[in-house]
Amino acid sequence: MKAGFVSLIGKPNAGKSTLTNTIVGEKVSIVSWKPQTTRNKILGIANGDDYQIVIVDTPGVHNAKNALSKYMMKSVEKGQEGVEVVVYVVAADKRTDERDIEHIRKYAGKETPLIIALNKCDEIERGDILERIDLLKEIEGVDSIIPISALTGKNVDMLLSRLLELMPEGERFFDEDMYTDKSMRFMVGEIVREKALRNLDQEIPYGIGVIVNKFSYRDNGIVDVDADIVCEKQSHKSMVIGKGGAMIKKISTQSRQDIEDLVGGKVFLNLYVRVKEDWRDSDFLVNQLGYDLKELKD
Ligand SMILES: Nc1nc2c(ncn2[C@@H]2O[C@H](COP(=O)(O)OP(=O)(O)OP(=O)(O)O)[C@@H](O)[C@H]2O)c(=O)[nH]1
Ligand SMILES: [Mg+2]
Repeated sequence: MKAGFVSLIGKPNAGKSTLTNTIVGEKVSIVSWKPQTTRNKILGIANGDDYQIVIVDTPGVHNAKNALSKYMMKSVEKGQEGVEVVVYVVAADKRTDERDIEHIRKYAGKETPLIIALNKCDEIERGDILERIDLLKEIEGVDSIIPISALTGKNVDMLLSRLLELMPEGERFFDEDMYTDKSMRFMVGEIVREKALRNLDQEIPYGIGVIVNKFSYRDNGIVDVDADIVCEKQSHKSMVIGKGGAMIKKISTQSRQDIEDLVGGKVFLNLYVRVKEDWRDSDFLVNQLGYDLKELKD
């Protein structure tokens, strides 16, 4: 039996959460094409007959400008603690830039092996993939460079095999039927945030937070969910609601479908839109929206 932890790290939008979901085979972490989708350290647990690999999905590395970003970057740092392997995810559809190289150098050549997953290889030509690999090969202290597509699953088995080789012998850390460390309540909030991110334009999605006020089962198994979609400005509120309530209805319908898949039953979902002026700049409000810095301190 092999068991251990693997952290995923990389710039926003590299495909870390997509990779987490592909390895685990469940929707653990929300995904969108907008950068800075993931805000917490999220565990995805991949169980095999003779292994358990715990994937630590983390927010994309960026310069922290506000209280929320500071929480996110602390989560990235925490996510690297106590892991057996670090996987740095680079998107191959963009030029590998100095920032990627700089980040990779930070983790290369350490006691913890570093694998580079060159993701989104479905997007580019074979020649370009080889060119990217040649560039990354120049960095010393890297265990391996594996071209993958987290979206199609291509070569993810190769990555998994290498991870297994690097995993120590040991017992499972979590029950075999668990696929994440997060609660239903957390997952529900994330689903609503994902639908808001995917449907809203411009700068509004970044300032969205979700508070789940009610998550309860009735005797007949129906689940009642009440949640607040919190935005940063009064003007954003009307855009979240949309013309004649069209936007909030769309977010609500899409969220309800995913929550029903998650709980495996009927869901009544009530969404409310609230404004907490510039909440991302306030330690107090960031905490109130569930991003608790104290939890990340040891
Ligand atoms: N074509 C292609 N797109 C991908 C692949 N992996 C991820 N994506 C897309 O890239 C976007 C970002 O994916 P995420 O998994 O949310 O990226 P992330 O690294 O978790 O992003 P943050 O949470 O913001 O740091 C989404 O639109 C994904 O569908 C891939 O292998 N191929
Ligand atoms: Mg993510």
